[in-house]
Amino acid sequence: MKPSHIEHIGIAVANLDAAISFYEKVLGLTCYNIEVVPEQKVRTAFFMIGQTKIELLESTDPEGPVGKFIEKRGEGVHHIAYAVENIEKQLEHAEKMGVKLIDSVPRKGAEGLDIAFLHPKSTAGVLIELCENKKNKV
Ligand code: CMX
Repeated sequence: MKPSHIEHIGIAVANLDAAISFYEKVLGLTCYNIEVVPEQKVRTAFFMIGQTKIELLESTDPEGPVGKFIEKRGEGVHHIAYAVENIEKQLEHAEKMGVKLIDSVPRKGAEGLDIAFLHPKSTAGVLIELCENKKNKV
């Protein structure tokens, strides 16, 4: 797949405002965007570090993926997102390699990116998100 960089690291938090305060006051980062993603049942906050983002995820529904994650495992690193070119082709490639896909077709994620998840049972226990920014492409 040869991802170009880590697009973001997703961190599940119980209280978004408290977590934002930690990242701003202790780490000295600036939250540049807060967004609700209804399809994923999360409210997200973004910080930029180099070309990588930190995405804080607060669940808006206990039955959503982040709500269930926190219930089972508590707060913590939830997923790693890799920036790829031609996400559809990469999903095809992963499936051919025997990887279990959560999304066989990309969907829209936060910040308008095309995203798709690989199942953590196929990826050594870490939920992997592939993402592609098609907005700035001609
Ligand atoms: N990382 C690693 N393992 C995870 C996980 C995660 N983030 N989330 C769940 N799991 C594990 C569970 O611990 C569980 O393991 P065991 O069977 O060993 O107990 C197993 O996966 C199944 O978990 P579950 O709680 O029964 O949940 P589901 O099977 O219903 O769903 C998953 C798991 C990963 C398929 C689902 O959370 C999903 O589809 N995730 C992708 C979407 C998502 O996470 N969206 C939020 C972020 C959105 C954004 O970035 O904008």
